[in-house]
Amino acid sequence: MTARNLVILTGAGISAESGVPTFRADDGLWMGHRIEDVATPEAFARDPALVQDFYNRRRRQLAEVRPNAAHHALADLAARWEGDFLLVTQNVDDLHDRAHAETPPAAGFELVHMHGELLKAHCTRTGRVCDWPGDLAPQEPSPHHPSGRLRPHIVWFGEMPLHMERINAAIAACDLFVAIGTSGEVYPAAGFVQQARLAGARTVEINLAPTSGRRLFDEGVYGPATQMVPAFVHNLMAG
Ligand code: BJW
Repeated sequence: MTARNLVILTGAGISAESGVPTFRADDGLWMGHRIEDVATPEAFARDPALVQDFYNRRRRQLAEVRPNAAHHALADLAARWEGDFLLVTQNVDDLHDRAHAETPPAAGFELVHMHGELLKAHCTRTGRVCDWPGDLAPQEPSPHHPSGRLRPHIVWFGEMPLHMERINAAIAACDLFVAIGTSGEVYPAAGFVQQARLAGARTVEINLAPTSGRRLFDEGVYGPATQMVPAFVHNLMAG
């Protein structure tokens, strides 16, 4: 194993085989909705019932899915990796969290959810975040402010993704960057591979098929994440 500082970016493709739908289907709809009807602050202001219902359904669905072999392989890697390892997920499900809870990571590991988490909510007035495992009402009162409401703790289009300072610092110091199951269509995550190249890192894409950003990666590994990620981890640990 020659790399020491590892950054792995995951997207919806890593959870697809657990039964969580990906975003960019051929019909352009996302669980029957146009993205701009449910994943923007404007959509929430216009129709909070629609947006809360959309996220309530997805939150309930988490009870029916489990981490798959790809999540578990990364948890195994996190337990054995001797350098720094930042796992950045764009996913709002908790499948990475559950896999790492089963296999506790080594000291240099950290997981960040850059687009938020379905099982959390935040106050529209204070931004304060709280755990929220159940449904949110269209005008859910906030426990943190008398005139605040609770909304899903999700980063919508036009909003600032979370943990950006931490992510940028890790990429600047990384020598291996791996993107798994992401189309590379949404920024700033889509730009991480270029930042990693500037830092001199080796870059690897793991996906069902080459993405439009394929040429930015030194290596491509193509096939289902549940097969490709465990094999990649095995090879990485074997040096
Ligand atoms: C498998 C597989 C299997 C399937 N095995 N693989 C014009 C130009 C450039 C940028 C912009 C622009 N106009 C606006 C912007 C900015 C905008 C943006 O990027 N828009 C683009 C659409 C153009 N971005 C933002 O607004 C972000 N904020 C921002 O930029 O703030 C300013 C800023 C700048 C610089 C620094 C810091 C801040 C916010 C983005 C928020 C994204 N939110 C969403 C929804 C919320 C979460 C939710 O409801 O769940 O996040 S959108 C959606 O896309 C979701 C995802 O996290 C995200 C990425 O999707 P992902 O994961 O890549 O999924 P898919 O479906 O696209 O791809 C799945 C992949 O898996 C495919 O490649 C399959 O092949 C593969 N796959 N099965 C392996 N079994």
